[in-house]
Amino acid sequence: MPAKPRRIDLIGIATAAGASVRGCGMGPEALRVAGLPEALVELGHDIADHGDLRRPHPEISTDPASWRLPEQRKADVLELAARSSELGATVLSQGNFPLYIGGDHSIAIGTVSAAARHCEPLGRPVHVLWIDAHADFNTLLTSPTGNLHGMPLALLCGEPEFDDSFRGPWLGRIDPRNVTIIGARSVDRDERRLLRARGVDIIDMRRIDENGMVALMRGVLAKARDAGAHLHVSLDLDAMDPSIAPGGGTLVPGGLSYREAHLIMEMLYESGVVGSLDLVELNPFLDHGGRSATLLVDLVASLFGRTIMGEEAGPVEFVTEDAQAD
Ligand code: B3U
Ligand code: MN
Ligand code: MN
Repeated sequence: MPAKPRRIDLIGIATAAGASVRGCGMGPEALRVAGLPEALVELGHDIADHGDLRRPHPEISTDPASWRLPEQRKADVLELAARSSELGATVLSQGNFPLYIGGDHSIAIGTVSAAARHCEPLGRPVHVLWIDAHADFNTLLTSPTGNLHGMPLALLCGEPEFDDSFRGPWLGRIDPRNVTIIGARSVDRDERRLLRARGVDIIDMRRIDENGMVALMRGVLAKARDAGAHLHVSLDLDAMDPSIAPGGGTLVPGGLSYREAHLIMEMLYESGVVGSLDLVELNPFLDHGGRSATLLVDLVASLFGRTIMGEEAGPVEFVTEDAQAD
């Protein structure tokens, strides 16, 4: 059953602290310029734009060796996670839909936490649909890069390697068996082992090719619906094929096609179970003339009810010239 018009709260999280490549911090502004608020208003939704959460200091370092020290980047990631977790939980408690615009994928530490904290006292499970070329399930030990945007799911699923310096009352917890990763095609060796051990469902490109998107998405949505879950969707730009989404720092060939990506969004809309959404890893500095930003706006429009033929499918009354003359 399609969702009704909703009040959507835009929350920008302007950071690249979890990534090795700078530029994702400009993502929220690029998505506004590409027409994200207008596309949602046109579909009949109500929008409140909270502006951007950011750290007070710039991404640029005076140290020519690196854009900032890893400890500083970790502190940035965690402070922004705490703030977005608070703001997101407030938006959810008001019955509204938080749409988080990143930022690199480390922002999901806060955004998924908001959903988990909101749902926990209600006894409602959170199901996470992670649409990504990567699995983002590394820990500090398994990560080949040390970048926190490759680790958010492992932290959220309670991997014990993350010590207390990564935790706070703002951190929520999700069950790895309620995580579905779709679009994966770049998974690190030890990350793979951990994913298997924890029972995460990985719909990789091979499974998509073999089974087709419709059957796979029906399975995911049935599971979330049957559990009465809040579905949090985390959309990483690099899930899509680089030929249609060039504006990312960690592109991997062989990604989702334009139609596969839209089909996911259209099925999510029809399911009516989506409760929150992240848009992450858009790097406007690497984008080609706004193509990737525009693609994300169009995908969000599909998730919020835009269809090819409009909503009023069914018999159409044609007004003939004779009728007009009456
Ligand atoms: N798995 C690698 C690469 C990566 C993950 N997420 C992104 N890149 N964007 C890592 O660094 O953990
Ligand atoms: Mn990611
Ligand atoms: Mn990715």
